[in-house]
Amino acid sequence: MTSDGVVLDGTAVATPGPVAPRGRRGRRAVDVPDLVARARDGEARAVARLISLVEDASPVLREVAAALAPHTGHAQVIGLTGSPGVGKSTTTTALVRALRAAGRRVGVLAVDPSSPFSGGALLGDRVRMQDHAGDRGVYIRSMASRGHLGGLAWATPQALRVLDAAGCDVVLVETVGVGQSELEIASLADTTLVLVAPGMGDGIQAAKAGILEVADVFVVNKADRDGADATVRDLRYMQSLGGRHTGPGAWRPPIVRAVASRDEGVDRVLAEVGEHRRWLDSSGEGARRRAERAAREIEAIALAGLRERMGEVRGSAALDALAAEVVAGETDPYRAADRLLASL
Ligand SMILES: Nc1nc2c(ncn2[C@@H]2O[C@H](COP(=O)(O)OP(=O)(O)OP(=O)(O)O)[C@@H](O)[C@H]2O)c(=O)[nH]1
Ligand SMILES: [Mg+2]
Repeated sequence: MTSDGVVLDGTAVATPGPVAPRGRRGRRAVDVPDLVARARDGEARAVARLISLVEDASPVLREVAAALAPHTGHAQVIGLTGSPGVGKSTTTTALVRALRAAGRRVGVLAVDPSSPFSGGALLGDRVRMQDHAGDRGVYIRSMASRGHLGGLAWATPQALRVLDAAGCDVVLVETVGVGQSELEIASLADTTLVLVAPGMGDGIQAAKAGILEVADVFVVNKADRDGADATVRDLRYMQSLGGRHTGPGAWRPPIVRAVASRDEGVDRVLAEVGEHRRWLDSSGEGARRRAERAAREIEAIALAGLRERMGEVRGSAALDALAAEVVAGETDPYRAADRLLASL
């Protein structure tokens, strides 16, 4: 935490509290209702602590999830994705500035799919994000997939929920893309911005990676460089080839030019995000996306639980007994599996 407002990478969490009562097995006891109340009051340390708890799959995870639930559903989630160096962090910073100027509370999750230290990108992010240090209305958090139980696809929705419950009006999620996990994270967003830049071959890469499918708004960043017109043309051409955006009443992703490093085009981006939000509301697609997102989350949690119980089953007497029956020809493996599942 750099000051009383901004959380950078949850460093506040690492600071030992004045008195740290220890629970069983030496864990620090956690007063979840108190933490949630303080987070809702805008206390950055409490937000950071809650995100750490959900990220680390703390034993109090369930209690945290239950305490957060009544306070969620308010935040608008905006995903930003695109190739490395295209300007995602610069755009995020510019969006934060614009949203703060409009009086909105903003959360930022910078999701690094490979490593906390790859290419110094996150360090760069931190430095740039210092722009907002001292502002109580902004929470910034980097997340790295490595070391996370269950991976990013699992941890990110939990972190989003914390920021949502903490009263963020908007949460920006930056992911470098586009691989499978980034696609999953993109599906967390209400509105996904896909950034491309001139001269990076992004247009072609985009088509290959299926980036067209996840984009709700295209941002041609670095429009101060040569080739921006050609990039816009490429995107238009690819859009004309079809896809999920062609049916009647479908949303056709607009293409916005921006120079994020000079805050140019950022208001247009926000205006298009607003348009998209209105479309989500009027078409029912917004509610559908949220329901699908919740369903996938439940599924992931249930599957993880099932896998864990299956782990306990391996080598158990019950499984040995079933195996013996199959070997003896008394039952078949399908019926044995049904009985095993029923016993879980
Ligand atoms: N000329 C120009 N440079 C820009 C613009 N936006 C960002 N940059 C520069 O492009 C470089 C990369 O920007 P970042 O915002 O770090 O890009 P990123 O997509 O977050 O990069 P990764 O997180 O590493 O994938 C930086 O040197 C920025 O200053 C722009 O609109 N025009
Ligand atoms: Mg970045």
